[in-house]
Amino acid sequence: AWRKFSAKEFKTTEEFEAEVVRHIETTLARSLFNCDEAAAYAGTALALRDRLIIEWNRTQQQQTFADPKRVYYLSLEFLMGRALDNAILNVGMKDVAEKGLAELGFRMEDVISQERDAALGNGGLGRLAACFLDSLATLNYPAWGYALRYRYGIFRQEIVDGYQVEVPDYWLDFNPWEFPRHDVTVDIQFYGSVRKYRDDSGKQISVWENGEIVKAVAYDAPIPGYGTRTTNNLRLWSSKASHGEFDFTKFNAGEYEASVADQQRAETISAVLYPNDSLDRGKELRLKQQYFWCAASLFDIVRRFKKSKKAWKEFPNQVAIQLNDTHPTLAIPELMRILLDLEGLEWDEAWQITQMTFGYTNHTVMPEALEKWSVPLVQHLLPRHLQLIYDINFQFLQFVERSFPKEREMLGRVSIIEESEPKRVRMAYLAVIGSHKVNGVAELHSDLVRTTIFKDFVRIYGPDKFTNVTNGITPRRWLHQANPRLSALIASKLGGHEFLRDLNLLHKIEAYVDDKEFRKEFQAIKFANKKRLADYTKEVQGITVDPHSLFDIQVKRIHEYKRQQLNIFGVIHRYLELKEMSPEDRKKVQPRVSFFGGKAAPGYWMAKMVIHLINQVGKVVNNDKDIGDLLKVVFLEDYNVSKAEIITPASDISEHISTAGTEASGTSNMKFVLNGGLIIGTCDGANIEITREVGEDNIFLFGNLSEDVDDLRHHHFYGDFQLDPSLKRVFDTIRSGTFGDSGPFTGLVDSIVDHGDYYLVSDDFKSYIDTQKLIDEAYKDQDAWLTKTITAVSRMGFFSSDRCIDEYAEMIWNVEPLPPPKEN
Ligand code: DL6
Repeated sequence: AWRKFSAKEFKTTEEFEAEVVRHIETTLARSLFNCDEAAAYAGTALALRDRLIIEWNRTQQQQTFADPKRVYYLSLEFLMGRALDNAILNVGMKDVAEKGLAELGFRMEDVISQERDAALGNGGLGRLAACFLDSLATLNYPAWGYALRYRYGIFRQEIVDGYQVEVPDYWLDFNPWEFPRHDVTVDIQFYGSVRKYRDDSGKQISVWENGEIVKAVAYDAPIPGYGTRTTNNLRLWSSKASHGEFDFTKFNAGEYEASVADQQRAETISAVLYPNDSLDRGKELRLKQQYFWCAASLFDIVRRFKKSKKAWKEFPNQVAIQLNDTHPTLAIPELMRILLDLEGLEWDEAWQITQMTFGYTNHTVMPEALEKWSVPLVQHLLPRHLQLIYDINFQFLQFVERSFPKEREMLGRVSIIEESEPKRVRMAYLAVIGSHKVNGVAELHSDLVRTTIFKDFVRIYGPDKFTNVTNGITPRRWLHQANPRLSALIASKLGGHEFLRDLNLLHKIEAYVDDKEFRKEFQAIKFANKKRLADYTKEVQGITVDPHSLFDIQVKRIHEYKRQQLNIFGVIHRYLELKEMSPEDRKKVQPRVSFFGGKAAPGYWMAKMVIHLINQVGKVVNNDKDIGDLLKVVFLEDYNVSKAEIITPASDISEHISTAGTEASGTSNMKFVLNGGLIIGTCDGANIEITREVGEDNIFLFGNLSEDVDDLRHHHFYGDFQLDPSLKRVFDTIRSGTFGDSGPFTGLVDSIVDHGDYYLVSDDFKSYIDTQKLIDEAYKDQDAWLTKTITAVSRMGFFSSDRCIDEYAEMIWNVEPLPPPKEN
């Protein structure tokens, strides 16, 4: 119904088909007789895109005309996945496209799967940003995303001999969703020096001069909202040499390599996404990326603001900039530079504008992930910004000194500059100081933010500056797209798909928990989704799994804190128990498939060895005739967003088992429950709020609590720690060579036995395997299990990213939606 007022959709299937064919024949110059799925994808995408562009232009015009306060979401990562399916859904043409493609001889699923994922992110942080864009557009907020146009997104993962091998992901071969804006460019400066002088009035002037200029070129991608014509913009910056393709002077002098060297050097800036998740490596190129993107985005934002000819004090009333983690923190000194050096404002006014403009979202309290840039590096690359950071710090420390005169030791603790060798800029502190609001991403995490890493800042600024916005996911992609049949079942009971715009409506599904027909269809959907994953596993991994088994899934980045090692040790324990059992006893066992998936940062040895161990265990277990279908272990290669859409709806149980206090929120936990799977989890991140919503009976919690973590760690070093006998047996088995050469696994085992077990695997092991036993038992009662899953789905309304965006808009950005005008 919502599309009725739009004149822009295809009125008939024939109209759609004609456009697809026109694009295949003209834009692609392909004959219809030679039209494969790739060409069908291109034709469909281009036909759809034409419709989207009309809405996109209209939205941009409306926003220019109304000039409302806009949100700018600065995120170095947007893990978008595929766009076509989403575009078809959001412009409301799913039926037309499906029928039209069928008439042209194609299955929509096959056409959609031709698209490469836009994988411009590492994991949760980037996927959250993508969900937020979807919600911002759906809720009609005037919003822009800003990021880099990486030529290579996150690497493709291959598994060779059980080891991860990284392969470059060149995703731009054919990308119909981006529009180069060669007229929207910004010159970005690096290096050079700062000249200071006093003007006639005695005012000190700073001029950043010399150095090197790189050009930022804008590439735009439309972000269509669901159930609305609002289509926002994601602007990605690409780096180019400032003087064009190559240097003619050098070329004419016969220096052919040198003539293109500048271009290559400039293009390196936006060439590749750093594949480190939760780890800061302090590389110059990464800092260059950050500044390049922040400076280009701020220039663009300021240019747009200046068009309205409003006074500078209006800036925070027109502009809300959200810093997604500390990666865009350089935007703070950059805005100060613009206001002071280019626009001539006084310090106090510039600082007030800056603080009112920025909000900062923290996504981790883990020390190794908190960015700190070496002062000499910043000095070299961004000399003016370093001065500004020192000035900001000076003013801030004076304020702290005045407020806490008796606590001089606090100054060193809260200073933006860490007195290390070399000195380092603490980006998180700069982000806190330069923003008016700081938020964590789940309640426990926000509490930890307040009580650990930013404890002093809560005293300095008061508690109101620190808040919580629990993460969410877009139900469009993570329910309707990933699980169309479940979406249809829900829609059949709720009288339509309105729940995709108001996920709280799901609660009405609880009324059907005892409805026979509903239960039957719900269960059939789960089975069909498991069957789909089983088929995929057979086709891609060559492993046969029985969809009647309990599907246990852990897919996410591989990291010690996420504890895939705990999971695989649990699998080994299960294997050893099965081996000991009599054939009679084995008949009583609940068969299970343990699926794993995820990438390890290329330089993260331990994580890579976890992947290797999983694959080695799989090799042994999957070929053990005693075991058969009772246990299978599958490592799903190259986990990404589009694979998640197949994997997520297929779980019976998914694992979210981080050491308490380490996982800020997690978002896949929400996706799995929304798709009718239960979870086993620690009291960490959003698991806690999921428990609150779905009820303790509908989740399997285990393990130590975050408040006990410090004591437990201490105990490992100073107490007489006894290893759980079952875990010891697992380690003995690994060492014995049962899973091949044990050499690669020494570090994994030693980190627990000899090096303090920082992630407390041994402390939680018993509770973990006991809880897995409970799950086996609970699963045997399929009726009760079904009741739990239906109940849990019906209570997941809170976790929509629409709810998050409304919270950000109200508590942090102070922006209002700008709904599109109705069309006749
Ligand atoms: O907030 C999105 C996402 C959370 O769900 C994860 O729990 C958290 O680990 C992740 N954080 C990062 C931080 N990395 N850095 N820097 O990716 O954010």
